[in-house]
Amino acid sequence: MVGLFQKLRSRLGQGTKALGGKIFSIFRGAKISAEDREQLEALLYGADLGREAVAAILEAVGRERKDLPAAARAPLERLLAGSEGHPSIQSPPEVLCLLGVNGSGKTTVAAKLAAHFSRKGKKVLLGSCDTFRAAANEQLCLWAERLGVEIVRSRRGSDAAAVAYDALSAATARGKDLLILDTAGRLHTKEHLLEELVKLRRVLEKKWPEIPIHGWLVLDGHQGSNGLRQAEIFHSTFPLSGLVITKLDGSARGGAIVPIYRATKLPIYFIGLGESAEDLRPFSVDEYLDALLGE
Ligand SMILES: Nc1nc2c(ncn2[C@@H]2O[C@H](COP(=O)(O)OP(=O)(O)OP(=O)(O)O)[C@@H](O)[C@H]2O)c(=O)[nH]1
Ligand SMILES: [Mg+2]
Repeated sequence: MVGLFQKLRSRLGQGTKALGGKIFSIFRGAKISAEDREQLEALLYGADLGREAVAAILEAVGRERKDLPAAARAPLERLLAGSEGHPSIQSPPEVLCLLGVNGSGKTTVAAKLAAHFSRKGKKVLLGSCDTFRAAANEQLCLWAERLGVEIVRSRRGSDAAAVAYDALSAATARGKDLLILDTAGRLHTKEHLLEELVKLRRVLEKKWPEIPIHGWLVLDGHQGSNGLRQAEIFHSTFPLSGLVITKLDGSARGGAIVPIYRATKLPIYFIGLGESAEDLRPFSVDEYLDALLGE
């Protein structure tokens, strides 16, 4: 665990990583002055922790100097209760559909998840449902080859629902445990593109009503709390059951996990910490808060 924590910690962006250290350095006297509190408040907002968490931390910290990161930790633990997603495949095959805006990290997460579940001994199939860009198909095929995971690629002229249908047919025929569908990036404001997702789900549910379909939203950690609006709209289109937050390496807005969870109450299954297949971590509140509040 120490290794994982160190990796998370060393990879979190300076702005976020330094939060704990900065909190320590603000307070020098025995009492916390109004100015100290203002400085702390600015720091917490700067990390994108959001209003609810900032208020809760300020309240917990109070006016006496004490072990500040510990005082800040308790309210964050409370706000993040229930946020750890623990993926399990209950009735194989199951479908995991990755959704999100352009460039949020869906294709990379699809590959990383394929690697993760394969390592766990699951039989994984990838489905390339990004039919907008030929390059997207190539990108996922390359990953599949590198990881030794089977893939159903998109064909010219086919739509996302057709690829998903072919992929799930293949998953059932080949006795797979998990089908991971990569989808095209789409702005949550483009209704006709969102419709494509509704169709994809409808087509699968119609043919395989008993097969569970999970929708995970892939959010770019750099975007901070902008992810909130995306989550809301995607959720109303394609019911979501979880989140993956990517690019937390180098993000100065790593605190955004807190308001995103509070607003969506969707479990966070994994966080992305880099571009390689191993740079995906199951989300752990403890590990996250250690990294966030460590000195
Ligand atoms: N640093 C870092 N880069 C990442 C991470 N996840 C993805 N990326 C990079 O972000 C870029 C976009 O990733 P993709 O996986 O192609 O994103 P996408 O959501 O599939 O993009 P579209 O299909 O175009 O919507 C790529 O250069 C990835 O290598 C991460 O956790 N950390
Ligand atoms: Mg993609």
